[in-house]
Amino acid sequence: MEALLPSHEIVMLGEPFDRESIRYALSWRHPPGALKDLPNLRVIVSLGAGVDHLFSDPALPDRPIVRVVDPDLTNRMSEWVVMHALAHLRQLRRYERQQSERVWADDDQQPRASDIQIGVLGLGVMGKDAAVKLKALGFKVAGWSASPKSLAEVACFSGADGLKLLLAQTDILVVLLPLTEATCGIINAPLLSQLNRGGPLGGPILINAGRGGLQVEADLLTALDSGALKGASLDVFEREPLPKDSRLWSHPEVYVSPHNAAMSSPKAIASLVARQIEAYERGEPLAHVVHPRRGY
Ligand code: NDP
Ligand code: OXD
Repeated sequence: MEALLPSHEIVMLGEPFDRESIRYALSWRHPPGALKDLPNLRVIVSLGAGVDHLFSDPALPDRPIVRVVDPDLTNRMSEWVVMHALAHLRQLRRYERQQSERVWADDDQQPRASDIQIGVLGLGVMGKDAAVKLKALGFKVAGWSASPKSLAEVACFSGADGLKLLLAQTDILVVLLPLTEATCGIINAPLLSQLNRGGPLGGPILINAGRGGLQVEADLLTALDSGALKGASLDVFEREPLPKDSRLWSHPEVYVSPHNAAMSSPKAIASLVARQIEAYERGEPLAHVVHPRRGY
């Protein structure tokens, strides 16, 4: 940031600084209260795409919040989603197990991508890109968002009734929602029970890279144990790091990754933020501003 914005002084939290001199606060999970009493603060910048970490601060100052929207980040997320959709379609776990046991056995019942219906919850920057890339691989794709959308070859649903319709046909549920009051705990037993149980994968699959607070992990484990859920790929958890004693680590049908489905490259993010600040100081409107009432 110092190299990119030489006309600005950059200070890190913990260093001594004059609170009146701060105009921009760049944050990824700052300690609650750290941004209060900055009388000349103009903009809060989330150093990630998600902003729930900001809204969890009860003393967050009332200033415009901008977030990261970066093609590199979006691509990485779609890579992760596509990788896991294919892992479940092509039974990667089974063949890894077979390899470790030196078992040569194939499966002549292999379903095609075009036999599988994927439902994507959240059709924002990430969800839309993932939906289009899954579609390009031949999957049937539907999506759900708060407001109605229209996407070529992707059936778009919104609202509570739309969610019901989408779930009833979904074999693989991809979750790319933000964590807000409205979405907290949305991936729970009642929702999982509405997924299509009779699909070609032998049961529904959950892929969540949105936020851990979206899922009720006790409900996920119950559904996995009972077979109501066939498998899951989880990048985000109620508590991170995922506690060592969580059963999710060792469940044979669960993939766990350490909240790195899409990692922001520090260089790319720094240059994005510097460009935002420069444009703002030239009098241009801020881009990717978070809606304070919606919380994303
Ligand atoms: P966006 O804000 O662009 O999209 C959010 C989408 O969710 C929108 O389509 C929105 O609907 C929909 N949505 C929000 N609330 C509801 C609701 N109550 N009901 C139905 N739909 C809803 O976000 P991004 O796509 O950029 O990112 C999504 C999330 O991905 C981030 O918030 C973050 O939590 C997570 N993320 C995870 C990463 C990881 O490494 N695991 C990396 C980066 C992001 P509408 O379009 O109508 O507003
Ligand atoms: C983000 C994340 O929100 O990495 O950018 O989770």
